[in-house]
Amino acid sequence: MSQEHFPHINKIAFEGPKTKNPLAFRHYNSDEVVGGKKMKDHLRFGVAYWHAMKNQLSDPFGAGTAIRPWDDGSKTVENACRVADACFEFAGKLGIDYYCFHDRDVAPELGSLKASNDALQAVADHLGKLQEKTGIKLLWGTACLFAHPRYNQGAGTSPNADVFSYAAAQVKKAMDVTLQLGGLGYTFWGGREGYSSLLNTDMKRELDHLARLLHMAVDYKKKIGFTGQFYIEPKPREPSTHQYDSDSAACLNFLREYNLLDHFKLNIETNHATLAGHTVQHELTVASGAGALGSIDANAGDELIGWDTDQFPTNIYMTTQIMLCVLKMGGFTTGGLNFDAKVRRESFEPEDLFHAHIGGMDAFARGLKIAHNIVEDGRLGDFVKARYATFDSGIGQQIEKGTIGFDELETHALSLGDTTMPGSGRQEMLENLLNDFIA
Ligand code: XUL
Ligand code: CO
Repeated sequence: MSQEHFPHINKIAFEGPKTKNPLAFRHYNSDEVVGGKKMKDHLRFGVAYWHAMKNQLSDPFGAGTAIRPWDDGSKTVENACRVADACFEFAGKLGIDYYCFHDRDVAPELGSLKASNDALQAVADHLGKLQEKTGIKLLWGTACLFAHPRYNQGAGTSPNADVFSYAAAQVKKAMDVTLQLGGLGYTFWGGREGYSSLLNTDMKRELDHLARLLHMAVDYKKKIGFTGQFYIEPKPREPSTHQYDSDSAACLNFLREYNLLDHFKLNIETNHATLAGHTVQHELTVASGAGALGSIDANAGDELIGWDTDQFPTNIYMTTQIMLCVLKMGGFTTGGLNFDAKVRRESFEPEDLFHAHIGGMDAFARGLKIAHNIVEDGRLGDFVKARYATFDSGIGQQIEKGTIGFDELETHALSLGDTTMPGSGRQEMLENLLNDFIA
């Protein structure tokens, strides 16, 4: 690294909960062991290149405010490599082990596909050197199939076959560089794979096309020997009025219908879950139940604003519940916690990027420890198990095994009388229990 881009910031150290130093961790202690595993291996934090390095912090009403001295805005490989240097310095100072990118975050889109591919290749070679030097790894790569005007009516779901072809070519190249960089995964987020009006839309045909694109990606993955995990990232809307991959359940149904479920897991983002009218725990639980919880885009929405505000996660209740889901599935394998989050438009200095990530990392470190304590304590798990105890033996066990039908159940029900009730759900008691651990 030729030049320091964050010269006034040292490596962020763990100083414990009593420190007054805002540029220190209070809870995230990377090598501390929680339940037999280091914190950093539980949490597998990632920097989202597009937000941390490239987001200028504009909003629909005003221009960008961000001060980003490492980025002169020129569409050159030289500028892109400098931004990459800044990213690795940033992640290194935070002790973050992973990063994620879109092709068009790390390299400029130029006048032709060939020129864009060449630029991406040059930057990928530079990223490879930075990875080698620092040990920082690529959690997942992706192609930006939503920003360029050609994708205004979708990419894989565009009504135009030439646009579809362009999208496929972009995915191909993005997969090539993800493979070259040893990426652990590759994500498909279809921001414009949806519709604005059904009056002009052949939905079935568009979904068939999207599945074709994904099948081609699966074929290409085999061809080049990429063994990383494919993810689909659900979101219900924005920028589309209606996005086809609207939530975990819709994604799973789409993957099943088109015979793709063996090849994909889900990348769940908190703010996307809330836009879909779900909690993030709901989305994680649905994905996990199908054996398809792959990775998490860690952020938070704002209760008072109805769009994807992509804020840093600071809510301990939420991080605790996310980590309960992650622990329950036995931890991440290929995935991690990618901070798909941006600082507020008002927080425009480079230092704010550090405060934001420190806050997110500390919030998840606390969530991890609390979730681990809840699991160890066992009362919550035992309660849930006991709640279904009537299915462990007798008639319940026969229902689960599928060995009886309506006739036997009618006979059983006739013997019960009219006082049959399940036990209390004890929701409030369990909410209190959760609070005991968070205190
Ligand atoms: C947009 C979003 C994307 C994906 C990757 O809401 O979350 O940045 O994570 O394309
Ligand atoms: Co995301």
